[in-house]
Amino acid sequence: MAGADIGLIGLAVMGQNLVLNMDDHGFTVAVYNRTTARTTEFLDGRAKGTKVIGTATLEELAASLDSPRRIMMMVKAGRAVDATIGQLAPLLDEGDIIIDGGNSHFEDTSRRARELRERGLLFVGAGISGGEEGARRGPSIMPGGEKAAWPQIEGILRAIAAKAKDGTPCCDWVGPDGAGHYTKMVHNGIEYGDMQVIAEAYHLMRVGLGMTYPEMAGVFCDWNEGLLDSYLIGITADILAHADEQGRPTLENILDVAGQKGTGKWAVLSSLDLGRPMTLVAEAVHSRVVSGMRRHRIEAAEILGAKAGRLADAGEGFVDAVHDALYASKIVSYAQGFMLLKGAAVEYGWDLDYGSIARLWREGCIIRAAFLDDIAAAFDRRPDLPSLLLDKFFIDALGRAEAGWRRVVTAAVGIGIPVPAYSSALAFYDAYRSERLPTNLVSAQRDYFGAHTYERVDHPRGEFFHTDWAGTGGGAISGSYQA
Ligand code: NBP
Repeated sequence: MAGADIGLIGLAVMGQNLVLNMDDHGFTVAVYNRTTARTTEFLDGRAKGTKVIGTATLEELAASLDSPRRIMMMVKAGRAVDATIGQLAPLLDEGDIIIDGGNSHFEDTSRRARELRERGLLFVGAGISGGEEGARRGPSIMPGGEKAAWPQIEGILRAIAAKAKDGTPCCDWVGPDGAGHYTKMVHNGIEYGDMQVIAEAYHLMRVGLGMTYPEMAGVFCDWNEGLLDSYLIGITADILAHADEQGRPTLENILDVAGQKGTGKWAVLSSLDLGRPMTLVAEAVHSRVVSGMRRHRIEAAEILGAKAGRLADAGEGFVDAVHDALYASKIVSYAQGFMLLKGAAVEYGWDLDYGSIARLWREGCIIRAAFLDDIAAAFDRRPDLPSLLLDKFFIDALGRAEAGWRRVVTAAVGIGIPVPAYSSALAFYDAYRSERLPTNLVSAQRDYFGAHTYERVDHPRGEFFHTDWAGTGGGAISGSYQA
């Protein structure tokens, strides 16, 4: 009897939906879950009438698969992945493939690929985005790791992935080691940023302009027809339009404390490690942290006095200006995200195709947006583009949005509405295009108190100078110069 096409371990929400998606596409899937009751429940429930094969042990799972075995894990990221690999690997043969489809940290993925390579097994870390619905109907899939596995798994992964409007599957090989999970991490960072820029628009409209929920929902619906056309703008329109049984906006009843699972933080930590700015996403992560300080905020509002006021003279076209602030900030955020990917490519020796990565995000994932086509086109025009901000399309787009963006940031600061994403993106945009920044003073200060040395504008880079600023130091310099 022919064996199953693929095995899947982990029947929580993502695993179950991926299995049903694979079954829809004609693949026979053997499944295993640590708690057997969950497998039974799945087979008797959602998987009833499908070709899905249940197994009660990992031995049974391994025995049910065609060679080379292809096994996808959808278990909780972290220790559960290592525990599962530890039990599974001894049951496999050389050339068999393990795919980790969870949100693993890319460094763990690189380590696992290395360890399993030594045992003759091919390990793939595949970032999967799109949540429950994406997993069921077609997610965006970002596989990386052992490339020899790709021809064996390409057919299944591309079949179950979302399809872009031109029919291309949103799944392609990203690169070696943890490159797939790294790309997913950057995706998630960008997702944090996109959610924050939308939240700031909502704050300005609700508090600054005093707009009603139906009015705000209407604005987001309109925006979803234009440059901002995206999944997150669309669901925001739905959320703003949603009312409870009494007809009150559902959103008004939701506590203003946003949780996080850590992938946004990972992206920011990596950006700091690699020395690449990811300022907007950092603000988005910090905004969730500040949201969590609810008790402090309530006390501070009482003691310090809540400041946020109404925009008395918002004037004509303020909502359009908010649109422009959101769009421009989003461009900066994606520019920073791709700069980070470039930094990772250099650091880890990955040959990444940035246009292809933008295309993977066009459908299926949470940041899916019409705008990703513009990004892919920019990298098609110039594959070594140092920054999206230097591409003609985005130069023009930012030029058109700039006046509204500045107007919104200025107005928000004036009435005390925090817009950390819009303002940090604007600060980055202004700094990025400054030929001369005030950091000559920072270098001088470092040299003053720590003899860290500095470079001079009138000498080639790499020549270091020290000044005895107070006339009290010796000639010794610090060895820790770093630029
Ligand atoms: P969870 O992240 O909640 O993980 C639950 C699964 O892990 C169950 O099957 C559980 O088995 C299994 N598991 C655990 Br917990 N510890 C285990 C261990 N030591 N050995 C073997 N199995 C273990 O499931 P999920 O929300 O479906 O997510 C799966 C992965 O996909 C995660 O990495 C997640 O971050 C990622 N992801 C989730 C989403 C989403 O929208 N939820 C989106 C994209 C990616 P049990 O039944 O025996 O407890």
